[in-house]
Amino acid sequence: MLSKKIEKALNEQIKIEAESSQVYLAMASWAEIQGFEGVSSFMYAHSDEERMHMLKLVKFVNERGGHAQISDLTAPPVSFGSFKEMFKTLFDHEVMVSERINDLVHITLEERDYATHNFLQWYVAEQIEEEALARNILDKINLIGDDKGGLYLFDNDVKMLTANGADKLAE
Ligand code: OFO
Repeated sequence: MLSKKIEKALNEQIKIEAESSQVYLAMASWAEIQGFEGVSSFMYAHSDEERMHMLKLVKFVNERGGHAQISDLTAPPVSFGSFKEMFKTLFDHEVMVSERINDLVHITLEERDYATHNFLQWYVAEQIEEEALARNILDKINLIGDDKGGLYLFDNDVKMLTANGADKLAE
């Protein structure tokens, strides 16, 4: 059984994961209207992943006798000055998510809830990958700058990598 404190903290994380899905969906849409098919597909796929992160939490809360809350979401940014700006926003977002996961893990130890602590290890590992992926993309885009030809090739790279599974981008 979840304590009220843990239930509340997990519900806050459900909201964050739902908002992450919206953040990437907005990025997918923006990239799509710029004609960047690779980046857009990557963002659509990532948005689906975040929804999966959210659903995993919903199921866990309900299975442990809590009530997963589906709440209002904060609207994400919908347009960006550049791809560099967009990927910087993505990186900062993932760093924020990692901090929130760390806070959650900390609460489970305070509450001596080892089952939730164990469950959250999946998110801890996932955040290491997601931050590495975001940092890797940001490094690439920083090298390219605003060069149109470079951005075109970058988009193709992302398209190939998305087709092979986004994890490959982190390598
Ligand atoms: Fe992008 O992260 Fe969810 O957890």
